[in-house]
Amino acid sequence: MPAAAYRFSLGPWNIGRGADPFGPVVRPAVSFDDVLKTAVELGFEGIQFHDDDAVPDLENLSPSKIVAEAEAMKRKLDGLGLVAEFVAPRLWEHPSGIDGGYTSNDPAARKWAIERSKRSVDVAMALGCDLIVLWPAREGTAVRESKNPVTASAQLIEAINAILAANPKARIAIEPKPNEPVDHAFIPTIGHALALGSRSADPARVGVLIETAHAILAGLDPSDEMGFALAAGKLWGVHLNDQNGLKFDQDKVFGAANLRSAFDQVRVLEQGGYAATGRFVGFDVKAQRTQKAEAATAHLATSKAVFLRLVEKARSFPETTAAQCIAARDYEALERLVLEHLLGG
Ligand code: XUL
Ligand code: MN
Repeated sequence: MPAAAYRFSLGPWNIGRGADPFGPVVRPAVSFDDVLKTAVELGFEGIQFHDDDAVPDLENLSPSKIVAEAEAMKRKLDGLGLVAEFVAPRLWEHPSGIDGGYTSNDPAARKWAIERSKRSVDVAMALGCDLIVLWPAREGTAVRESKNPVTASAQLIEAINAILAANPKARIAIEPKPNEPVDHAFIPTIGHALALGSRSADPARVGVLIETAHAILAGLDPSDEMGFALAAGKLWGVHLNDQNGLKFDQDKVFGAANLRSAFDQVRVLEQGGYAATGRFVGFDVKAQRTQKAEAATAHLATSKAVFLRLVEKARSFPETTAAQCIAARDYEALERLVLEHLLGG
């Protein structure tokens, strides 16, 4: 039987303009149509959306207008042979989300966050996808005593339940990240995300999306995080990228900082039969600020090319020899085998 093929996705924010906290944009804006054109050219089939990527200015539109605009976006995707992978409510940029959404200390802000999330469900359904990604960006604290973590847990479950209740088809993938923009996030790891989902009204509809950089920032091995979620049948998306140690979320090209870790991530996706699930391999990668506009999509092309090379490496890994090393408890030999394999020997 031929090996299952992977499907790739990208988000419009991956074609950024080079702004960082210390300097403004350095490249002209790329229109949404050009993002879609790039996706087609680079062989990406899925588009990841924030709610306002799909429907700009949705805060000022009626629910029916939001749906109409999302339907128009769906027609545009259909025309290009593209599909929407997920919709993520962008709660962290709006003034009402200043102190977090679901766990804000302001009850009006919590209500706003849930309402906006329900609109995201409407957008997702109109785009023909059922997956809502929740990155709990500001659901945490900078001043630890400013929120009660017991209350926050209950508020997060209440929000998840409200999203699940909004549409019986909606599924949620929680994308945990331990810090940035907050100092300490309430849902820092996949274990936390799965535990939260298991306490929801419908655990079968709550899974996870794992981002490489987020796992590294939590001091964890991304492939182990993926393996844990795969074992539970809960790996509903990945954001592959890379991260050079414990600093800001770098969103580097997949494999750029640690090729061996990238290999391990691809290998665990292979071992867990991820391709056969039909779920997307998403990249959450950022163009370097120094990159000139005409080459500001190269990071996406490189990430995909590295992924595919590593699929070959995973499929050609000398498993029998590896099993012999393991049986002999000769882990030095296994180490050598892996390194030689990656070096192309
Ligand atoms: C933030 C991050 C987000 C999510 C989608 O670090 O990864 O872009 O992937 O909201
Ligand atoms: Mn991400």
